[in-house]
Amino acid sequence: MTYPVLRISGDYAFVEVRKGRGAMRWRDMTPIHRGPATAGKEWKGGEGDKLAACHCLWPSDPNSTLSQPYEQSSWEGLGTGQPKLLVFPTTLSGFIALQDEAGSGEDALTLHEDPRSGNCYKIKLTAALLGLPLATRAYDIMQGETRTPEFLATVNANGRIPVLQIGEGEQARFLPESNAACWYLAHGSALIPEERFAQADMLRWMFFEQYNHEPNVATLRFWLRFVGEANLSEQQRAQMMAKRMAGCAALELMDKHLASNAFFCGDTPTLADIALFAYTHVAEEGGFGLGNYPHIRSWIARVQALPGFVPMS
Ligand SMILES: N[C@@H](CCC(=O)N[C@@H](CS)C(=O)NCC(=O)O)C(=O)O
Repeated sequence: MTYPVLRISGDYAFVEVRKGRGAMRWRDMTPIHRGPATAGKEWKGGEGDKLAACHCLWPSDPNSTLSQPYEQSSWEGLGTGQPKLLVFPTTLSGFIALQDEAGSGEDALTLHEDPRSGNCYKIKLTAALLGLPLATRAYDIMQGETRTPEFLATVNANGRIPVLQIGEGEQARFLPESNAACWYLAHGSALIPEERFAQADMLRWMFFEQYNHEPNVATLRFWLRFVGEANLSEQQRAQMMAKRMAGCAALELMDKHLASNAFFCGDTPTLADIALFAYTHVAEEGGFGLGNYPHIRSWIARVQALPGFVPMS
């Protein structure tokens, strides 16, 4: 007989477990447990059942700014007719790592990166929060290593990192653009809201990041921290004031939004937070003091406190 088994891998304050024979989505499944759970606690379904679970983002903390007690998973229900072990990762809630006897069967993930780049860090942070293994291959962009004929022909014709490689050898596929790569990794996880408006609103902030924030905050950081002011061209110097003003305007807007929101799209973190965190938390390296942005500073601390958070190397 084959049946699904769901086991809790760590101690969590609150867990919700649902069962649904034939159900394809979390919301179609029936709750069978809602409450405390400890490591090793297990639920078994019958032949053909599906089991899924999600847990509270943080233990019920009276000081938490979160109002939702449960993190909803968009996981689509697995385990029909097969013995499966569903294990919570030690990282972000709402994402369920699936392990079975045959292994995960997922494509290997490799990040082509320069570790100094915040765009690359977004992808590493997404993977870490979701508990996804990610190999890295480093390039030195200052030495033009992403502009070689080989890189242009095989990794990214646009000559830039980050590029997420999915799979290996002849099957490998290459996905440039940091926010697209984050989306790929987070598909089906709690880092992408399910509700239509919330999902579009998350994309709004990610486009904002690419148009209003990164070209100003990240570029000044790159010029001042890595190229060095003395080495800037006349053309770069001429752009500095405009970039400084545009970067400050972006930070101002973020600070205002965060005055009444714990995260960019409400009470729980999404890819919008990851995209904006990458260069905001190191904005001072580009000369953008964060002293006047108290809500940004609190939000930075909230992101840094997320389970599974990794700092930028
Ligand atoms: N919009 C792209 C920007 C990519 C980008 O500008 N990458 C920079 C490093 S952060 C790069 O590779 N620069 C090297 C070059 O242009 O030669 C993304 O978000 O991934």
